[in-house]
Amino acid sequence: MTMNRRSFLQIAGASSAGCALASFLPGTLGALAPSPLIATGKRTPSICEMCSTRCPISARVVDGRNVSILGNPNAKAFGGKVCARGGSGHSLLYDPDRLVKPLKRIGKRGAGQWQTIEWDEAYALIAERMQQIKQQHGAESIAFTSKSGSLANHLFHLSKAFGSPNTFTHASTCPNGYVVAAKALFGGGVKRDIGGAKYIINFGHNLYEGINMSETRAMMQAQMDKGAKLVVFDPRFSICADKADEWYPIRPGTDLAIALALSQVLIEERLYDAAFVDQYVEGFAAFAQQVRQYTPEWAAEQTDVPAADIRRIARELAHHAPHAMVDFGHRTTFTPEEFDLRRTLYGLNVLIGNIERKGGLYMGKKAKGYNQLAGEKVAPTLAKPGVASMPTISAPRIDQADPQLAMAAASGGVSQSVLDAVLEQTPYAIKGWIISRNNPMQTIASRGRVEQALKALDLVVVCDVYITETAALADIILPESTYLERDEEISDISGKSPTYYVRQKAVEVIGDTRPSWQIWQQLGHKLGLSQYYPWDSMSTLQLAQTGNDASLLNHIKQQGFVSYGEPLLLREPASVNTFCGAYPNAREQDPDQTFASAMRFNTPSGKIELSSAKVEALSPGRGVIRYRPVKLKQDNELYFIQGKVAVHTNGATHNIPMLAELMSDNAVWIHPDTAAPHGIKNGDAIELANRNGTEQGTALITQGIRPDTVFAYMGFGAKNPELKRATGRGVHCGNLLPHSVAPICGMSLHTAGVTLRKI
Ligand SMILES: Nc1nc2c(c(=O)[nH]1)N[C@H]1C(S)=C(S)[C@@H](COP(=O)(O)OP(=O)(O)OC[C@H]3O[C@@H](n4cnc5c(=O)[nH]c(N)nc54)[C@H](O)[C@@H]3O)O[C@H]1N2
Ligand SMILES: Nc1nc2c(c(=O)[nH]1)N[C@H]1C(S)=C(S)[C@@H](COP(=O)(O)OP(=O)(O)OC[C@H]3O[C@@H](n4cnc5c(=O)[nH]c(N)nc54)[C@H](O)[C@@H]3O)O[C@H]1N2
Ligand code: SF4
Ligand SMILES: [Mo]
Repeated sequence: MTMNRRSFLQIAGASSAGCALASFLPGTLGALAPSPLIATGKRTPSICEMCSTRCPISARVVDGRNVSILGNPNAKAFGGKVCARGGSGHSLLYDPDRLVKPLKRIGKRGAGQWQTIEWDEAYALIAERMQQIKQQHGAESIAFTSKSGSLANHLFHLSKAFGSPNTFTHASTCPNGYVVAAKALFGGGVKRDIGGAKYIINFGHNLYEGINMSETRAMMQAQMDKGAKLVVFDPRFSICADKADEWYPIRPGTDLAIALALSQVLIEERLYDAAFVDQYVEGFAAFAQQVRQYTPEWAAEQTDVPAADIRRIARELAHHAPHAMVDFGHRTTFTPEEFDLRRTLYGLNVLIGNIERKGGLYMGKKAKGYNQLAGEKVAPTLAKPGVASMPTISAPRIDQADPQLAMAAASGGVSQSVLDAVLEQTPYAIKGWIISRNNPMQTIASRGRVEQALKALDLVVVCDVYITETAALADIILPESTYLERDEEISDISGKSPTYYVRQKAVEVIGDTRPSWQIWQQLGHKLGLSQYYPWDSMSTLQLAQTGNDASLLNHIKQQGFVSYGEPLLLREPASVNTFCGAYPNAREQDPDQTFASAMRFNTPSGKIELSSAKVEALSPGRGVIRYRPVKLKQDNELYFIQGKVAVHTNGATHNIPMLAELMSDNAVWIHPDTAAPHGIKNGDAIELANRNGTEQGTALITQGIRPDTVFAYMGFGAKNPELKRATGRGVHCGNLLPHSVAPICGMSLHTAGVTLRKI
């Protein structure tokens, strides 16, 4: 749907006339008194932002103050619960150290000298510098980065209106290994029905520490209520490994060898679902031919996992098929061969035919397709408000210089390429970087190179809630209101049935902060780009999403989280029978009582592409999956790996009072056999070093790690003085990681070699 100013204004007019909404919508920030909802101390349903899982929450407010955050009981899959971080949102909200006023740098970059300024001055300074850069180097020489989500859309809209194609999310530091692999195989993303699985193979998907409330709870249910068996491969004894039936301390970066050997056994022993493969899979023969050589005995040598176990696990997987799953993971930065690793993990699910089956992988059921299957309008569809005529941008994206990264460039981009463009002008110079809700100094890897790049730029703008390590190097810092103080668009999180939820302001704004949709719009106006901003408030945008249906918007806001219809898995007869029972005009079932014939794969062949001609064209030799050995460390080094800890988020929460109190340091996990020759004891001061950097921390001696590997929870060890509860505590992982770009998916690498010594 496109929209001009007139239709937007009509909708805006409707919103002020629609009295049901008027008392509910807080309106433009600062313009209205606290809404009755806030004043009466009710719960406001909203969306957490303490991590990007973005769980549905319910924020209780008494006398204008947020006093607790619980889950939204309407969100059954989330159990109506939040995690420890989600429950401490008010500690961020009321932290006296958070940013409450725009800041201008007055000393040298990184010198920590700031002056508070008014918003209008901040916009004017940024706009002037942006126009200068545009005149001298072209609009494309400004890059825009934001962690993906509703905030990113507004920053990227500004980028496009300004004329730069260079927009980046956090994708290449987190999900793009599996995202790009899913594009190649399925033509789009797939979800996992962990709760329905009887047998789960898990390659370092740390769900009991790297928490995603719905998936973490699904795994707990599968294990505790349904007796599912869990097999974990992880170089260290994670909490997930602790709760598993079997744990294999795999050699870092070698998971692909196990995945290929599991495939080899399934094919060699004819344990795979041949009927499914025949009907839905393209490129099976080439894959089968390639994997013949990848026997469990071969994989055992690469991985240190016994061949007999690999063979047995493959048979057990097949035995539980199709209600079994090989989890494709979340953070995909273990190896430069992420693309083939994640393709093979998907491939194992395809081989056992669990697609659209209980306990397997499935595609999100959005309203449009769901309604078509039901033969009636079960769920409302949402419009995508936009602007009909955006400027044409002729400059290529910087990450398109390498054609094999085309798929990655189209889904979030390769953010490390900003560093090359700043420091080496490849493929052309980037001169300005506008960063929102992203902390590359902690999270891109190669801290030293990120620092060099930030210091070399003509303009650095950071929008955050703290003076992070990245913000510490900015020219202007823009303080965003926290998620508890702002409204945002309705989000579509359809799973097995269409589902919407919405972020709502729970308390009045503290200090002089603004939501990022408004920040980037106001900067747009200052840049003379008002024609691209026909909306005037978030409620205008929300109403436009609902097609001007005020009662629908009101309903979604009151519930916070609304799920429509019956859960549907297209190849699960019981699910399809229930669906057809509920909707008399539903599509006719296939002879096997499923909707299998309704499955669509948006790939060139229309099938699941286990081998891909499209990938072959992008990068000759990569169409068919194969094993390429990787060297992640020198012989005298240890592997250095990282993971999430349950009480912190990435490089984000270490200064939040309640969470800093729970944990403020990341001791380095070292095996006793590794520590002994160095004379290192528990709690000793140690140093990790490599050519990327040197970090000092403390030792945690534990059997729960391979002797050739050391581990640290990420996000600690900030180096700027502004983060007083986090700075100088623990090792900074990004400082020890290389600058790298993985083939096809463009991932950065979070595994490195390090030397260890006692200080
Ligand atoms: N060494 C190492 N590096 C890693 C990883 C690792 O395991 N090891 N993990 C990777 C992964 S999986 C990911 S997803 C990335 C994440 O890295 P990033 O994308 O950088 O995300 P976060 O660290 O979660 O948060 C970034 C910033 O958002 C700010 N923030 C929080 N709420 C708001 C808000 O409402 N508005 C604004 N404007 N800012 C806000 C926080 O203060 C923080 O500075 O890191 C990656 N980097
Ligand atoms: N509490 C908490 N929850 C979070 C987050 C958080 O920061 N804190 N972040 C959110 C985000 S952005 C994400 S992406 C997810 C991340 O979710 P996950 O990807 O599950 O989490 P991680 O802990 O980063 O890494 C997973 C595991 O990989 C192991 N590992 C390291 N190298 C290898 C290897 O080569 N092979 C194998 N098999 N394992 C390896 C680590 O020891 C770790 O246990 O969590 C989300 N939830
Ligand atoms: S997993 Fe925890 S921190 Fe992340 S969104 Fe959910 S409740 Fe919030
Ligand atoms: Mo992530």
